[in-house]
Amino acid sequence: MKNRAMLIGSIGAGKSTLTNALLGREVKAVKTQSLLYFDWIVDTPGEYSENPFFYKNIMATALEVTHVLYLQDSTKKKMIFPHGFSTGINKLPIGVVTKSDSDKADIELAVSLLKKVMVNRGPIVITSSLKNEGIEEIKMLVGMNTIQEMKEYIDNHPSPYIFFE
Ligand SMILES: Nc1nc2c(ncn2[C@@H]2O[C@H](COP(=O)(O)OP(=O)(O)O)[C@@H](O)[C@H]2O)c(=O)[nH]1
Ligand SMILES: [Mg+2]
Repeated sequence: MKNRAMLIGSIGAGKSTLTNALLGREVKAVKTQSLLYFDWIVDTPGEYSENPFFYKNIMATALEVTHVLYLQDSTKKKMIFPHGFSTGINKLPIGVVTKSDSDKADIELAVSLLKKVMVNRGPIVITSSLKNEGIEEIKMLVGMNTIQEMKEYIDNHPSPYIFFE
């Protein structure tokens, strides 16, 4: 399988804006009503993540990808995924903190919420789609094929936007 990433996270978390940043697209994100496939990215509606009724759609779509990006909006205090959610999806996880540029961003809180979802297994990237920060790091990680490879990369390439938990 060609490496591909599915983005999941709440409505307004920044999935579609991040998709554009990752693909270098200039178009403005419109509200996502269905699964959208772009080259190596699958953008999902926030409802899939907010309503457990749709978790089966997340599971089914995960079969088509190599990586799942768990987005946490740094301007929000609430995590929508249950504890350990990533361990139930057998794909390489990447935690993504979004909107780090915002005045309202609480990056530390967002990271701690993601750690609970990922139960301390996998990389976490601090991003701003507006400032294009953390974007190259995500592309690099999605090109990798094992957790170990991602960990070694991070250990060998210190960056303020990325760390391994
Ligand atoms: N400050 C800031 N706002 C962002 C960023 N990414 C997305 N947003 C804003 O967050 C809102 C929701 O973004 P969107 O990509 O549609 O979220 P989605 O529902 O998860 O697809 C929009 O108003 C975006 O402009 C970012 O990196 N920084
Ligand atoms: Mg969207």
